Amino acid sequence: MPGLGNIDTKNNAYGTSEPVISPGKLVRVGSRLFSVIHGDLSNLRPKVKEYVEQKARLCKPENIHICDGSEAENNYLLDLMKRQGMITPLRKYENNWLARTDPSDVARVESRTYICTPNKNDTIPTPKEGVKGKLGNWISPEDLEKAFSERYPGCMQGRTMYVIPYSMGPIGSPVSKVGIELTDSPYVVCCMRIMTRIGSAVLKALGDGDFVKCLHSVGQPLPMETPINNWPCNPAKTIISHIPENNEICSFGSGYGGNSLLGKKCFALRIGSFLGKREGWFAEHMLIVGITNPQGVKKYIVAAFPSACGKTNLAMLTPTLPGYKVECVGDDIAWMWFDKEGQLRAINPEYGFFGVAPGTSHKTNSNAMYSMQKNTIFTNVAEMSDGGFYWEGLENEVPKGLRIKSWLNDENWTPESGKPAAHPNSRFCAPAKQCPIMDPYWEDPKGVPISAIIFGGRRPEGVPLIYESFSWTHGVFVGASMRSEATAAAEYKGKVIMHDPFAMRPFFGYNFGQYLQHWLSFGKNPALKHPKIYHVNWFRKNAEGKFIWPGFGENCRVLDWICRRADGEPSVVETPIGYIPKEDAIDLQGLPPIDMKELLYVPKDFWKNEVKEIHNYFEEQLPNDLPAEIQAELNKLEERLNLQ
Ligand code: OXD
Ligand code: MN
Repeated sequence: MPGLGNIDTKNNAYGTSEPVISPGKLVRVGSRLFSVIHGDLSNLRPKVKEYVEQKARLCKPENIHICDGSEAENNYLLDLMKRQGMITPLRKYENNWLARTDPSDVARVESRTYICTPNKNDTIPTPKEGVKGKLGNWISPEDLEKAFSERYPGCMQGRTMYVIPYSMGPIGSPVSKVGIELTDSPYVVCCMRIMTRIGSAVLKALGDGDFVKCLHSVGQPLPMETPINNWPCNPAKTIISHIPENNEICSFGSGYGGNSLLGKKCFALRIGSFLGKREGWFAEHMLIVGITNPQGVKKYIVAAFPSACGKTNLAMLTPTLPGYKVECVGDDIAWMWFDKEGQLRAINPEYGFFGVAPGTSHKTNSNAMYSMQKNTIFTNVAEMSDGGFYWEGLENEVPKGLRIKSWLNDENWTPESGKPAAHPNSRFCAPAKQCPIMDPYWEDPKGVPISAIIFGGRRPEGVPLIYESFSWTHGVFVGASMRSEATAAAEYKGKVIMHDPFAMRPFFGYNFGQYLQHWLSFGKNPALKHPKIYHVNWFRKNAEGKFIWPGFGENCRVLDWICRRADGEPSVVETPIGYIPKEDAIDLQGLPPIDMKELLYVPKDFWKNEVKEIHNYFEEQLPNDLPAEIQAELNKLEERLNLQ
């Protein structure tokens, strides 16, 4: 593929049109001429061609580029973005890049994320009169149509529309699903190439099959004033919308992560959960990890935590217990189903990691650090004067005496500035295959067999290190009543404890009440081997405000207990909230003394209050949609606490 030649991108990047690889072939679509600069429209299968042409007529890009997924194409796009000033190389590494965004486009925008159904109740539970629903946002087809008509016509003028065929899951596998993302952002193309399998092979595997239609625009037709940090976006008009009945996603105005890499949260979770309900499987915000004990027995576990609670760290954990091995299948999303033998199985539909950078270090997650030494795109991290990356948490792992340029372009950033060097939601986007501990079966279309399901959150108080639910139905209740301290992954501020059921609150593709029914329905089938369901909390603090549990690699001790429980170890104590390990059941060899009594303690008053909170939440958020079984579980918990 030719490079950009002598095009002076600096002068025309934000003029009337973008620089292009070649003049392309002029193709008429309707009354308009487009220059197809890469690929051939006439080679596309009818359904794909029709979708591309329809959106090209609407968005009016200057050029169309059909992505083949090749390395040459990737290099060309990286070069293009470099010349446009959108990314800069991190010269300490091989093929690592840094993008700094417009500071008003730094996270998922939950308040502007909608599911569109004719019937509001199909999308969100009807809250109590006078209460604002917090379980997703609904938009009517009419309002969405109006919003579209104010945004999409001509939105790609002067730009190139990239056509990205992508597969969630291995290309051609029966459990994989295909999407076609049309975007005017080369950053999105390069990140999608890391996060999903893209290109010609996907089109071939798709044939005449159906795909999820994904339209993305940064919402800044050319010409425009040079955007802040050369990062075009349109925060005032941002809308991320999903139309499940049409298999369609339309995202406007944001170039950032979950808003623009439409395979991830939009497809693999929101549309995925809708399809899962319809087709009898689960799309969940869960990591998948394999643990092998010293006897060589391997088990896989899935775990759901809200964003930025250490999912990536748990998925890539370096075990401190001698003789144990941990392998990673996925760090964010699991697609799961019960197979013919009644065994729960899971695949990771993604192909890369889009992890939170701050807090990641060799101390906390050396496997993530190894994964990002090459071919990685960083967003909103800081840069050191030796061309290395920097963020909070790397203080003791970087050379001393170098200058640090913050994500906000402060060339001489110091900790004394009182501002973080990297944005708290800054990210690394790295290929999964670069992780040294990827599981040998991580791309197996048969998935891996799941022995346990974990829910968890950041709970400084009252919630023990681990407890086990009494049954599948009780476990579904535990997932439904999850709460956690807010993080920077979305637009929330501060350390409030938020309800985040199943860690899916921002990602439900349909009514949460129906989602619970879906989970509960599997409990009614005795032919299924229901894995045990757990709740963990690595973040409990003592009276001095210090974490009681060391966390990180030490979490393998908790996983080890879970694996032993799956094999029938009877070492439990019954409490009102579930089973907890006997005080000496978790292997603590080699650790400094830990107050396990305090760590596993279930304070009655705290839990009575928790019951009240959960009760209020259910009553306010889903007074009509809460399944009776879940209400019954809450009542039973209350009774058990009162009996004590
Ligand atoms: C993520 C998130 O990016 O959950 O994974 O926000
Ligand atoms: Mn996530």
